Amino acid sequence: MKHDMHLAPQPFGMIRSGRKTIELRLLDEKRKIIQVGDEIEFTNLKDRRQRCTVEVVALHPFASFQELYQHLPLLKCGYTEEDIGTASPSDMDQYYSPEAQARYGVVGIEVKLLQRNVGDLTASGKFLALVLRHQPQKIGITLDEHGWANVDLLLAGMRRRDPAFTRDLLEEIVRTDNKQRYSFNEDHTMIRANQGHSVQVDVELEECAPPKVLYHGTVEKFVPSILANGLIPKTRLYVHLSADYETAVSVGSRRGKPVVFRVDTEAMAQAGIPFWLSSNGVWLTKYVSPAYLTRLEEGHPPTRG
Ligand code: HQG
Repeated sequence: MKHDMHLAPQPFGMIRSGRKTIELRLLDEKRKIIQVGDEIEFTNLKDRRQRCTVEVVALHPFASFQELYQHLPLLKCGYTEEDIGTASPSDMDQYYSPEAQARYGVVGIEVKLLQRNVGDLTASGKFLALVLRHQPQKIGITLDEHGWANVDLLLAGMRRRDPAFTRDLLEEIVRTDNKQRYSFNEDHTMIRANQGHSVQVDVELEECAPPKVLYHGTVEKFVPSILANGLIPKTRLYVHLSADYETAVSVGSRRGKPVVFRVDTEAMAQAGIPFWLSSNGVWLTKYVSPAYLTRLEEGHPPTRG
């Protein structure tokens, strides 16, 4: 059986990061039906998109929080080394009236993390991209000339906004990112975005001879200006091109109905224009003149080969 519960941001963050494994509640009707093996989906009260699912591994019922505080390890109940010295059963009075506590009794619900909500990872990943490509100052850090950020400082900065932003979460974002946007250095003390920056950094891109054609996905409203002026990097350091038509379609789709241009990169390379290939497979160049662009008609994807 699956149960839903809401939590304030701080305890939510602690549960999601695995630092809080016992949730304290009244043993009321809603809680009496919980059994070991059931799942609970916690929702962050301040941001309902943030959820995390846990499995109930033990139930610890007591007559009162007084008793519960004597028997359960409070560091698992949401207290930290900093505030455990002042922990008191009366801390629970702000959530439940003493009458309700006396009527129902209380329970410590011991849980283990099942999975991190996928949307959650995506939201954290988006923010990481913003920090590492565009606005490191958002969390009070700087990037070095090669785009690297110190991981400890990054974690501290991220945690000020989201207490649940742990090293494990960062590792998971980097490992599972659908476009492999980030890299660690060898000992994981530094991290950077592989491409996509608007801040002036040199991520030591490899200059590479491009394939004969590349693609660029955009939207209709930009087409007249692109045909007149060519592809410009706008806020980024480079124009982004894709090796395949499908990727260009999905890049364009971020903004609406996609329009795809074929880029005659063979002619550009012959004219001596440099290209770089990012470590996650994005082709970059500084500018593409309209002379090298052909708009592809919808529904007529190019044949491969
Ligand atoms: C357009 C994503 C008017 C250009 C993607 C694009 C990509 C012009 C927009 C990466 C123009 C710039 C980059 C001109 C270009 N007049 N509009 N002369 N020249 N444009 O986001 O290529 O998920 O900076 O067509 O997958 O859309 O962030 O570039 O529509 O790889 O990792 O101006 O971002 O990756 O937009 O996307 P962007 P992009 P991530």
